[in-house]
Amino acid sequence: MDKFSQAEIAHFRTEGYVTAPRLFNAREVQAMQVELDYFKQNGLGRNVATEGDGQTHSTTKINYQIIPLNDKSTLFRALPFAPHVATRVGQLIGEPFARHLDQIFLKPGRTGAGTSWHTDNAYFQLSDVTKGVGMWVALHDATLANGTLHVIPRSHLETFAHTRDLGSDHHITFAADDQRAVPIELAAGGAVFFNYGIGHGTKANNTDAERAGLAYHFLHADYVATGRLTDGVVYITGPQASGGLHEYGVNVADAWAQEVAARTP
Ligand SMILES: O=C(O)CCC(=O)C(=O)O
Repeated sequence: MDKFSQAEIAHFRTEGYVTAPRLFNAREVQAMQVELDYFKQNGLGRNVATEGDGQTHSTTKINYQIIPLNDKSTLFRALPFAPHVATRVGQLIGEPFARHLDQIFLKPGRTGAGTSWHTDNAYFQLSDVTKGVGMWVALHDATLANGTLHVIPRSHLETFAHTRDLGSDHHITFAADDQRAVPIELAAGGAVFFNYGIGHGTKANNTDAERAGLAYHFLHADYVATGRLTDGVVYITGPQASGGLHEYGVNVADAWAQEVAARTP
């Protein structure tokens, strides 16, 4: 299925999140992993984990963040325009919509650190949390043991006071009741979508193998002006959308399949 069912959309509306377990196929996953290897080999990310003071970078805990992606990778630049992604985002937050962030969090085996509880709207400050959606894609199988993303269902109906996360050099966090959290276990290529008000976070990677999560943030075009956004906004659908031509100088609207093919045998 290239889109969400009515039941899945209803789940997103009431619970604040919904999963798409096989959003990307094996070939697409392989292409994204090839790109991740390129980022790693070229040192395009950095460890944001700190020693409990919010400043001193840790040598024993690693939360390797690569942000943004669209200036480093034509594959990830094309991804939000892929029909199986864009259709779903439109179903959840309505059209037209824009993308405003893309990033990867890589957690090496054993040393990989989680990203503490937060809501995305604590950063972005949209006037309506349901008009923004995060899409988190498992680039490797994401399990309880390797610290997959956890969400707090219906937490978008509450607000949480955030403070600086002292385990990171720039993140913010709030104290959550872990009992309310639901772990989202996904095979590589699966995704979870959650609205900007949903409390979420990842845990330490207690396995030997690395695990990475790919995160995109989308918002309804009518709400762009209400937010405090930290990256260039790229319109994906609607009258302001140019397939990326206005923002990147090149139209990448139909480039996804070609970008995948270029990285896979
Ligand atoms: O993958 C992670 O560690 C954090 C991801 C996240 O917080 C997000 O996508 O908003």
